[in-house]
Amino acid sequence: MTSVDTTVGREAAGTAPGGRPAERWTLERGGTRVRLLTYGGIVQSVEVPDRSGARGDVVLGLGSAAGATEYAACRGPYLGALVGRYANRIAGASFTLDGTAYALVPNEGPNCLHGGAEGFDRRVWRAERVPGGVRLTRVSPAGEQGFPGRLAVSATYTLDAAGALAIAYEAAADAPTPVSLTNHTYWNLDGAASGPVVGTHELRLGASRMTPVDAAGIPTGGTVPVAGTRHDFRTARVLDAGHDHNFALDGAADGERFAAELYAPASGRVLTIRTTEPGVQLFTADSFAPPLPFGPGAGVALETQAFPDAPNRPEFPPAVLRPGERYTSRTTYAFSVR
Ligand code: G6D
Repeated sequence: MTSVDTTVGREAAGTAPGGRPAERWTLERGGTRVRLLTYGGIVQSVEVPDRSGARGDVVLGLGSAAGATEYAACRGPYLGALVGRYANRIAGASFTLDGTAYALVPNEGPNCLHGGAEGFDRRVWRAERVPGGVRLTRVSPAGEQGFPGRLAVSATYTLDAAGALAIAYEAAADAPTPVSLTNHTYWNLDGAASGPVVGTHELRLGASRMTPVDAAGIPTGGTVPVAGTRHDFRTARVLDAGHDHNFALDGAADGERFAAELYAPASGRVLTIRTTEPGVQLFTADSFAPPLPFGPGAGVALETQAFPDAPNRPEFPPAVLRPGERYTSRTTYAFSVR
C-alpha cells in the first residue's frame, strides 16, 4: 500500500520577546493534525478522531494563530513545550562534572527546573521541512543558563501513515554537559475544554519502580517499587490527583519501550506512548488556576526523560553528553480508539 507523505503548511505565528518572528507549522496525515510553533517547539494542538470519527483537539493549548505572543506572555506550566537543556529538576541549581562545579540559573526556589528561567521552551527555533514533518534546530551557546559547552540540537516532529506523532531529538556538544530533552504536552483525550482528566481518564504505566522525591520534587535517592502504593499504575486505573513523580520504565534500554497508555472512556480515544528514555514524569496539573484558561487536573503531562537530578545522582542512568558522542532520544505518541 502506498501512503501519502505528511501534508505540511506554515504561517506566521506572532513574535517572541525581542520581536523575533515565529512560525506555526501544521502537519496532517492518517487522521491526525498537529500544529506546532517555532517558538519553544510548542505543540499547540493535536486533533484526532474519537470512536465516532469526530476529530477533536486533545492537548491543552493557547488559542490563536498568533501563538508565540500568547505563549510568551504565559510563564509557567510549559504548555506543549520542548523542554531543555535538562528536563525536570537539578538540585541546588548546581552539579559537578569531571571535577568542575557548575552553577545554573535557579528558577524554582534554589533548584533549576526545566533548563532554567530561559530554557529551550522560550527560544525561537529554525524550522525546515523533512520527510514526514518538520525539523526544528538551534544552537544553545556555551554557558546558556549556566550549562557548559555549545550544544547543537534538533527536534524532528513527524507523522506516520497511521497518524502517530514521533518526536526525535538529537544533540552534539563541544564540552561535556548534562542533556535531557522532552515535550511537555498536557493531554485531555476528551478535548481540551471537556473538564478534568483526573477522575475520568484511565492510565497505565510501564513502570514497576519510581523515584521518591522530597517536598521540592528533588529525588531522595534511588528507586522504590510502586507495588502497594498510590504510584502503582501497572494495571490501568482511573487517574487520581496529586501526581508529580518520575517513573523508572521497565523493559530493555535498547529501542523504544512502553511508557504509558491513556484512555478516555467517554470519547473512546487512546494514547499510547513509547520512548527510548529511561523515565516518564507523571504530572496531573493540580496547580492549574486563573489566569490560565485551564483548571486543576484539566490535562495530564507524561514527560519522557532522564531521571530528575541525574547529574547529581550517580545511581541514576547517566545523562551526560560528551564531545564526539551523539545524544539521541525518540518518543512516539500513537492514537487509536476503543
Ligand atoms: C513538571 O515536575 C514538574 C512540575 O512540578 C511542574 O510544575 C511542571 O513541570 C510545570 O512536570
